Amino acid sequence: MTQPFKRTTVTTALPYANGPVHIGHLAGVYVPADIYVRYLRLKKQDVLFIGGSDEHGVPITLKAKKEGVSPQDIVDRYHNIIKQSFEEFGITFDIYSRTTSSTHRRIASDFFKKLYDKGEFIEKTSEQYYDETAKQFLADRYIMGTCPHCKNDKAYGDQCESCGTSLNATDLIEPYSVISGSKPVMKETKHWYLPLDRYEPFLKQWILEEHKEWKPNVYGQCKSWIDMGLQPRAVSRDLDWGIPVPVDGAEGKVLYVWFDAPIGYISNTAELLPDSWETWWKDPETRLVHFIGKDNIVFHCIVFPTMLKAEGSFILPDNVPANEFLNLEGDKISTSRNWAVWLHEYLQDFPNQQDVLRYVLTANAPETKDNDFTWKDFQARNNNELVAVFGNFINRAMVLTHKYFEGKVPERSAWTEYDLATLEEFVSVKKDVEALLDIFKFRDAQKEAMNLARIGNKYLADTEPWKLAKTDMPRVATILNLSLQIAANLAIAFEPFLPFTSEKLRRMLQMSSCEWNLLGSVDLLATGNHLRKPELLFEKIDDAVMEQQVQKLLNTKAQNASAEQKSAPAKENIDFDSFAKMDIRVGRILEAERVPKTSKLMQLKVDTGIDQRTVISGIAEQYKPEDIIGKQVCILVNLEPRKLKGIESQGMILMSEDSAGKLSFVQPAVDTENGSCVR
Ligand code: B3M
Ligand code: ZN
Repeated sequence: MTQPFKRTTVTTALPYANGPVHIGHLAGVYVPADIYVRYLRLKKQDVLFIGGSDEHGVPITLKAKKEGVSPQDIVDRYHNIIKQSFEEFGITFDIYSRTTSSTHRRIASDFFKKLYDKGEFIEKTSEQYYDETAKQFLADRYIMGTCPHCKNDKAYGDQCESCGTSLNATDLIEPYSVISGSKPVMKETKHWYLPLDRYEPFLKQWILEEHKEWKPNVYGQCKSWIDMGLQPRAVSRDLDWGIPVPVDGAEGKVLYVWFDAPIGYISNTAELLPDSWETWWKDPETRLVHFIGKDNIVFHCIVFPTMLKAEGSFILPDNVPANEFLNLEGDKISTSRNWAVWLHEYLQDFPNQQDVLRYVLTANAPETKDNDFTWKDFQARNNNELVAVFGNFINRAMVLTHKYFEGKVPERSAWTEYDLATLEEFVSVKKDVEALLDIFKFRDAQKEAMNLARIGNKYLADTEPWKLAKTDMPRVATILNLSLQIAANLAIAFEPFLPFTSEKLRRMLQMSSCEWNLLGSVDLLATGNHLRKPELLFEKIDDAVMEQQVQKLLNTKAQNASAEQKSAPAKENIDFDSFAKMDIRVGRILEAERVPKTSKLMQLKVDTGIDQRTVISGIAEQYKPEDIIGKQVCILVNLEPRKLKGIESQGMILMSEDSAGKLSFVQPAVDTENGSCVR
């Protein structure tokens, strides 16, 4: 920021309203934005926090089709779920609206019209796939066919999810329409393009020269886009879900979702402040900051600024602090594979523990590189940091004050050398946290704020007021006074990060004000101020609770694997001899016991009719030993023996696995002699 500014407009990426939100959303975008906004508010700066749902685009129409409902039904459902999740996690939007609002429709439409009238677009006709049965052009996601690279016959027109290659619809072998199943034909269609190439010199100057302070991941991505050379981008689509292109001869065409969505920031501001929204978007003394994930960088740093520049009356973003991705237990978060921790489910399992998640997601935020969320880390940060450091300090200071001073802030006398050294350590916290928040380094800022609790804990541990109670009450009073002042500082410093905890703490301390500028003061609590009863701020999380969460993810993994298997095409043909090589017999389970220190494995003794042998089977999560003893099974007896957990397994029990991962024994329909052959 080079110019002085009077106010800040903060936006967060508008999530697609085709699914609930998960920890990846929160960590990458909404928690950092909320920390930043709360911080500015505490500093009494003018700030507006704009959010909303992105309700257009092809994925929404596809989901609607799949469920046999309208796209409006889909977005109504998820807009409400998402909005509620954000509220529950304390994301303090000034408005959270949606791109199907009438205000947005009008503003986005006018925006397009203005660029159109100014001659900012190129009109181009090209050939695209058309479904003659459904009488409509097909978006890439509406076309499927065989991948030219891996021969997967369920590749999409933009990507093959099997081998990960990104495709053009015309690359597909034997393409077919997802809507009607028919073979699409090529047909001419006209669209409007934003000539990014014309704006290349501007973008080069504005980003590469004037915004060198942007985060390296953001700056680097912009630079590589610009270096590759920019092309005109189509801003309209042939689709029946979206905002109609407001010009003659554009029937059946809508604005491309990435054209209308960022305008949603403007429309939502206008919906909130119909008379003054322009101040937040056009006054050069307003600073605009977009919080987004890394996959949205090009749209926020190149496409949207070009749109704003072409329109002519808007300010441009001052910063775009985009984050990298958060993974979950080593795997990419995925909505379609249900590989996520959903916010609404988290709150069912951890009621009132929003701040724990906020804390962990910030402590581990993917600010400079992709990061991994694990339940182990979640538990460790809760138990070793929130409970053992923050919570413990507050609790000790509160309990001691109640014990020795009837819960009133005691009067302090002169500082000792040690007090002064402690004071010196903590007065710099404000400056340090601030310096980091100003450059969007939230994880370091939170760490710095946490230092305050460490300082407090150490102070109490070193001064040991409980030992002085019999001999030197004035000293105890001073120690507790300072400790409580540190506690009050914590309430302020953590308001942006852990708002629920800060509120609870302020209530306990009966603090009347919470202003950033008071941070570092030792006069936050007046002598005699009556404290409330101490409540625990955080609770320890047991291993068993974590194991449940891990188990939930393991179940998802098993379900995904068997769903994949089930829908996978049949394996390659084999000849009869290959089949005949397998010696499968009917047998009976004689004994069963769990293999110690594993959750899955069961050790069985099976009568195969030929002999009695030991087999290790992965069924222990679904069957109890006592329920399977005596069962008839089919067993592959000539499988090469192998050792599992030190036990030799001699064969394999045949099981079927359904798409939910449920295992069932394969057995003869009637009781059969052991040793009978299966063929
Ligand atoms: N809905 C993509 C996404 O959720 C898109 C963001 C729009 S921001 C204007 O990642
Ligand atoms: Zn492929």
